[in-house]
Amino acid sequence: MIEKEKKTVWDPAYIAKRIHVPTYDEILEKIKGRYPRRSKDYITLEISRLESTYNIAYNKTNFIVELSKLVDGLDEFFWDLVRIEFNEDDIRSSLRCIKKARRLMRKFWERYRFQILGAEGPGEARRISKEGRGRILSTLKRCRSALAILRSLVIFLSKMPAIDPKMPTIIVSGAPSTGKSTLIRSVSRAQPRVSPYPFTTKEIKVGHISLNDNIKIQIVDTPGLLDRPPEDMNPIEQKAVAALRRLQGTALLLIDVSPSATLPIDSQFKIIDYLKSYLSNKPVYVGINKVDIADKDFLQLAEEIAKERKNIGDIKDYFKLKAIEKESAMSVILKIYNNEFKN
Ligand SMILES: Nc1nc2c(ncn2[C@@H]2O[C@H](COP(=O)(O)OP(=O)(O)O)[C@@H](O)[C@H]2O)c(=O)[nH]1
Ligand SMILES: [Mg+2]
Repeated sequence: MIEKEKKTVWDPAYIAKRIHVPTYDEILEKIKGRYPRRSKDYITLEISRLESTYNIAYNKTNFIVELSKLVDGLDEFFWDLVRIEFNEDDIRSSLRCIKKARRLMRKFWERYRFQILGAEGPGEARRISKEGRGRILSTLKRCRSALAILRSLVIFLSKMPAIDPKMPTIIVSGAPSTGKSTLIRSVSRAQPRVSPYPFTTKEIKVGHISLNDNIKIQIVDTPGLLDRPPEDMNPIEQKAVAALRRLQGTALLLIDVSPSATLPIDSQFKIIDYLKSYLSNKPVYVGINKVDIADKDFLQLAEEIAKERKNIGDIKDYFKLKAIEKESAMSVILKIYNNEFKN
């Protein structure tokens, strides 16, 4: 069952998907397409021409209300992702450009409408109306690039991962096939939501866990990102990963001790060091996974390394688990929750 998308203040993707930012040309086309051709008298005709231009220009920029709210309320986690692609000043000045244009367009509509009413004949009414429409359009045209920037911002925001930066978060990591997806599936309320990770070929998976009615935590998997040394990442991936620092989180590293583990045990533990730098020293826990099919030597070695890492303070604690079993997976989540988030 796919979890229904819920409207929340933090979920920029949800909000952004409902915002449409038109291009300047799109607005212009609409204005041309709706140009009034006839009316009962010349005054009414010229006013309706001016009004039509004004209404379309104004209504088509109504998005600014929702978008300003969205940008103002954007968590630093999402800002970090946004800054990968955009300059914050460009965004702010684009928003201002549209707001100012709307004030001006309204002023022109009121002023020129009034002048048309006082026009002395069809020729003068037509001239005033044309001048008014021209000023409305040139005001809008000055926001051409602002519209383009905000349009791509909205598209970018609509792809943000469904992560609530304010919610307690467990960031899972581990070499390929250590059981990250299995763990998330075992403990999540519904299918984890998968989103593309900004500007990487990687995806981000977010699962939600309800410990009871009040306590919700989220579990995040960024396959192929956190398990690599920084030098293997391109600058965009590095920035995308850096944003994870903003989460109210703790890291859980899975170690595969089955005979088919893809990496030797000691190499699997090396990920701790990358994790610490990516997550600016968030607490790290280790889950020694697949104990149901463990290779005895691997298991023993993993426990030794984990114990040592714990002694020197590299990790907070370690647990043995079977991610494939709901109870086992959940008990690890609960232990971490009780240690880190319960107050
Ligand atoms: N026996 C057993 N298999 C597991 C366990 N956890 C994961 N697996 C298996 O390990 C394989 C890789 O798991 P997956 O979750 O896809 O790993 P990921 O690459 O880290 O996401 C899958 O075939 C899982 O069924 C476990 O606790 N016990
Ligand atoms: Mg996976």
